[in-house]
Parts: sequence; C-alpha cells; structure tokens
Amino acid sequence: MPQAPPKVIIVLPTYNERENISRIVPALFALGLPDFQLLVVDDNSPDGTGKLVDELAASAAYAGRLQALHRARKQGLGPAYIEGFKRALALGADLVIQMDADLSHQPKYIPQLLARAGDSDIVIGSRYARGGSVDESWGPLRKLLSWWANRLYTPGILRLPIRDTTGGFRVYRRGCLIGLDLDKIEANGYVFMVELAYVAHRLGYSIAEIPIHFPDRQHGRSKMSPRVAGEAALRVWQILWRHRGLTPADRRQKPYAEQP
Ligand SMILES: Nc1nc2c(ncn2[C@@H]2O[C@H](COP(=O)(O)OP(=O)(O)OP(=O)(O)O)[C@@H](O)[C@H]2O)c(=O)[nH]1
Ligand SMILES: [Mg+2]
Repeated sequence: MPQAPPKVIIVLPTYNERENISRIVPALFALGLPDFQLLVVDDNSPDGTGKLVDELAASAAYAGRLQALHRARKQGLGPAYIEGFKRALALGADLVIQMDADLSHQPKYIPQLLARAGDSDIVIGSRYARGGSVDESWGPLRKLLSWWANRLYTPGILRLPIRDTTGGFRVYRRGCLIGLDLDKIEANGYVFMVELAYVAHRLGYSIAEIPIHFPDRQHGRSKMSPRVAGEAALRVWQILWRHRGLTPADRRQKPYAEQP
C-alpha cells in the first residue's frame, strides 16, 4: 500500500507584514503540497496583518488550511515560534517548516527542503552552503559581518558544524521538535535560531543544509538593528553555558501539553 504523504505545517511569524502576507500566502498554497496547513503567528500587528489572515482563512480558497494564532502583543520571535511549533505538533504535523514572512525565504525551495527531511532531522535553507548567496545589494561590510557571525564566530564558540547558523528557513521532523524540548529554549530574538540548532546538535540530531539565494525584503520594515545584532552575539556565550552538557540521553520523551 502506498504511504500517506507527511503532514506539513508551515509556521510563519508576523509583525507588520501586511503587504508580504498577501503575497506569500498564495505562493505557499501554489506549491500544491498534498497535506499542508499554514499557521501564521501574529503579535497583534498594528498594520492589521492578523486581521487580514483571518479574512483570508475564511475564504473558500484556504478554508481549513490557513489559520492565525493571535498573540496579545509583540513578544519577540522566539516565543512566537515556540507557540507556533507547539500548535503545529498538536495539529498533528509530521514536518514543521519555519520561515520568515518577508519573502527572503523563497517558497520555491520548500520541495527541496522537504525532500532532504527524509534523511535528516533538521534541514536548513542555507545562505552559506556551497551555491548559496545573499542579496546582490549587500555592501562588503554587511557581507563580511554576516559571514563572520555565521561561519566563524557562532560555530567557533559552539563547535557547531553548520554553515548558516542564524538562518531561519528550516524543516524540523516531529520527533526532533519534541526531543529538543522547546520548554528549555529561552532566547527571545534572532539568536533563537542558534539556540535551537545548538541544542539539536548536542542531542545528536542530524542537520543538513541546502543552498538558497536570500533576497532582501521588498516591503515592510526590518526588525533588525546593530543593537539587536550585538546583543545576539553576546547571547551565544549564554547558550554555550546553558546547554553545553546536553547529550542524546537528554532528549525529551513526552509530547507537549497544548491542545489545538
Ligand atoms: N510574531 C512575531 N513575529 C516577528 C517578531 N519580530 C519579527 N517577526 C517576524 O519574523 C520574521 C523575521 O523578521 P525580520 O524583521 O524580517 O528580520 P530579518 O529577516 O532579520 O530582517 P530583514 O529581512 O532585514 O527585515 C518576519 O516575518 C517578521 O515579521 C515578533 O516579535 N513577533
Ligand atoms: Mg527578513
């Protein structure tokens, strides 16, 4: 008997992404994945992103396959992802996709990422894998800083064999998202990606990378700033300190409590 396709749930955090959400939602559904749901985690965006998602979710085109998880206020990327991942697991996801809503993570790569999830616990869409690239408009200083942070600083401190350590375009297998125990993840902002990758690596989960091109956002404003980047750099040490003793024996066994 042929195997049923895996249930894929994409978790998309948004804060003021109205223009981008109206573009990315149709693009994701156009992929035609056989068993697919989209979960938008919105932190009460003042521009009405959450309301727009509710309207789209009520339309016949997406009914039952698109939903918004509304949070009362902006509380950072980490907690938004954790709530979204737990909801996706409660909805029965076999594979959970993490991606930004601003189209820097291009939907066209999703079939390749999913294909690799057949033999890896985490698959990262990677700017720094061979063949990957960043937006042509990046100046030399920005390129150097990002390369240094991803290829030298973070993997050097954490001994992490990943080329795009801060990349947030990923597929996780269900067992891995449970085993790495989201209740122990504390990072709020962008360093959340690093913490998750480090914990997964310490617990012995396999991580693969697929090259992607990373274009800059065309609409809306970035939530990134030099202060945010500097804070993230310091927090890498905190992550090392907190999780350095983990081994595969520390994988979480119990599912999370949340119900859909
Ligand atoms: N729910 C929620 N989403 C957030 C929050 N902060 C950022 N996001 C979303 O997370 C994704 C990544 O944020 P971006 O601002 O694009 O960060 P970035 O990719 O580092 O920076 P740029 O691409 O330069 O804007 C986007 O979809 C944001 O809307 C937050 O506090 N809560
Ligand atoms: Mg972005």
